[in-house]
Amino acid sequence: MKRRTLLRPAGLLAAAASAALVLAACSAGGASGASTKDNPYHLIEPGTVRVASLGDSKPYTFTDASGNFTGFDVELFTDVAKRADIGKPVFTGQDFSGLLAAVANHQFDVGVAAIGITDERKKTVDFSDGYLAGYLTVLTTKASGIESKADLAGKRIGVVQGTLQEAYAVKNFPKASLVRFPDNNAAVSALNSGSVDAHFLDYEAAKSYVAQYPALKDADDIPSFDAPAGFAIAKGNPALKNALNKALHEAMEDGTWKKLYQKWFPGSPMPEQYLPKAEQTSTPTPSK
Ligand code: SNW
Repeated sequence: MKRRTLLRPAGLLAAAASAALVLAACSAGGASGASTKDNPYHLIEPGTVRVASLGDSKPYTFTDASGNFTGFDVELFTDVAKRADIGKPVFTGQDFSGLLAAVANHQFDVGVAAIGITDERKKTVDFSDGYLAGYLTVLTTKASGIESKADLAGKRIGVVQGTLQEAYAVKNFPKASLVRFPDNNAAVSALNSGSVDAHFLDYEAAKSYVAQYPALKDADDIPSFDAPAGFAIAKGNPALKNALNKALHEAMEDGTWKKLYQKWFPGSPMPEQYLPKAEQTSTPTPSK
């Protein structure tokens, strides 16, 4: 009996100590309230990857007839998240203009939307390594008389707010009137109804609108190879960045990237740098 009473205070101390440890672990996990051990990638909700994306950027990221997100970027990210075992992706459509801020503010874990990596954007968010490098395209009507970017002076050109196209047009098309839209569908409606003369957007998205509307054509393609698309994440999360990069390079090396590229961008020139190393012609193949 005496022993038991003597042990009691020690038991209380142990309980208090472990409660303190739990509290310390919670605060280390940040707003999520989970420990780094339980939530190594600092996700908003461990086990789920909240992805900010776009519903109308076909074939990169878009919603199908049943409202499910699909497209090259969606399928690539889903593969990468699975490989890295970081959690189940849940995609949400956003306006492009608010997407990077929403990632920076931890409303989402990742931004996936053919987002070009630039120094300017790196002030707000971190990026994975690049996974796509292509063109910015001038989409217009066959009747417009616009044959190249040189014909844009005096014309009304649509851009989606916050895109590289907007920044490029401000700098390089000073004689055009820019009309800012929240998304591609709104801009292409305006193009089809004649309230703008062209819309400036990503190459593959333009190609898919040309396939959908026979009155439209691709008038010019401007290389954007210096701003390859990457996955955007909040700053200061190296564990997530490293896990995404490792899985991304595995998806490139085992041919998954190539398979998805051929599925979503049939007939488009294949950027070699993302192919398995053995298929890159720039890498000298050892002679026997
Ligand atoms: O810079 C290009 C890249 O080379 C590749 O072609 C994929 O698109 C880009 O990342 C440019 N994308 C635009 C941007 O980052 C528009 C994104 C969008 O409309 N979803 O602003």
